[in-house]
Amino acid sequence: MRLSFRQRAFFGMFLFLILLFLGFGALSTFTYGKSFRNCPGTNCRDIYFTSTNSNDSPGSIDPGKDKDVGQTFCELVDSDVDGFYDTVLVSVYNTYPCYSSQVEAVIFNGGSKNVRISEVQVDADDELDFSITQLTGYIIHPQESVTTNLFLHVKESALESENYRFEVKICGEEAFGTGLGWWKNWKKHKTFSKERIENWLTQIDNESSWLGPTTVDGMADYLNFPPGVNAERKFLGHYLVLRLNVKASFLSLLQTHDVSAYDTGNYLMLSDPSAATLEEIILAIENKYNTRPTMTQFGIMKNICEAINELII
Ligand SMILES: [Ca+2]
Ligand SMILES: [Ca+2]
Repeated sequence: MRLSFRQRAFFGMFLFLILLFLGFGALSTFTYGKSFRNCPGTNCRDIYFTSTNSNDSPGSIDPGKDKDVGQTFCELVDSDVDGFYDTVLVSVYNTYPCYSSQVEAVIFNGGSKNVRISEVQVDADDELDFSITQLTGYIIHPQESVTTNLFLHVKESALESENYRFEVKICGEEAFGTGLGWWKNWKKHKTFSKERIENWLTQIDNESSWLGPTTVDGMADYLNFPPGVNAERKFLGHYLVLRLNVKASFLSLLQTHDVSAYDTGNYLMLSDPSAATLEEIILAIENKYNTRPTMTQFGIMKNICEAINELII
């Protein structure tokens, strides 16, 4: 069928409009969704990989074995050619059932804003089991870096002499503090549903001796206190927010915090108050339950929780 100039022009315009529409679709995902960085379809360059290595590079004895049979080769890739490495490409050669190795990669924040890791993507074959350092919620401060470790294991059911290849990508978004005010206003910004928050509250109730509300109304009682209340009530509010921030992946248990300025006498008895993981801090706070803290001590715990929630430390 031959199309007239008019028809071709019409189809051309139609195609143009479709592409324009698709383009706006992609743009709107970027604007209104999470602002992923270093993820497919975005050109944000704040966080990127700076190095990677494997513990079974070519020529090495296989980890945990006495021979060199398989190998794990990893390299950084700049998939969108913008000058920044956004992908770790892992190639695993000549494997056998139960072959295992480990890949580490350093992620750097080269920008000037705090960036929170929102997702680590791995597209590995079903015959590979893998686990990766759970960095979701981890905040990389400007000019700082974090190392992620990927452990891979070839399933027992896999074939001999196989080769696999997969990619690791990292997604991040600009991080803002989510303190008492943010959670008090959950109904306004509707970031999470009532059901989701109540599910987290139930988990927190089971995991914490200090905390107990299991409904959003109960949560409101913890968060809405008048300015003059005692330090214990304030502590409970800020501590509940801290635990909610972990559930919401706004904070990572692996992140270290310098609490030394807030706890000069090391009341929390942390092994290193200048670099305590959030997991250690939460455990230390739980260990204070039933010890009858003084109001000053409640004040220390409250200030630490508040500073972490607001991304001050
Ligand atoms: Ca090897
Ligand atoms: Ca890139």
